[in-house]
Amino acid sequence: MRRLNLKQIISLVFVALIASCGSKKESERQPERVIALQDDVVASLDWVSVLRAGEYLAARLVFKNSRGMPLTQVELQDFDPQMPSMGHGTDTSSQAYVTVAGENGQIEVRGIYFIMGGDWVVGVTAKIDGQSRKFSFDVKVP
Ligand SMILES: [Cu+2]
Repeated sequence: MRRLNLKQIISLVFVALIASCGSKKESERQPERVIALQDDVVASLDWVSVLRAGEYLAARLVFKNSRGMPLTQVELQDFDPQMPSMGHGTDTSSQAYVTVAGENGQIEVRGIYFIMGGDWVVGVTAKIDGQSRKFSFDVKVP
């Protein structure tokens, strides 16, 4: 086996460090999935970002029919986090809805902002196959 020079050893250690940082981040991340049902449509909400207050977060929504098939004719109309226990919502003006390419109707909501931790209810309105439907997700923000 060929001997490694110092430069190669240093770069290997560096790569190993980067890799361990990455995996640590992954294990710290606690992706949460919430599922809401409305008639024959199952909506699920997956957090892309670590769920926390005071930062802009992203989450993905997917809508499926009763047979588990993703629905692709979806137009997201509203993503409204409310805190019922305190009677307030949060600023939604930074939100953007992006259809995720090649992911069967997944919609990414960016710029979600929780002004504080606690129990939130996210109301989602979406037009699916031409019909407007409302879902609600219970979200606990640490
Ligand atoms: Cu509050």
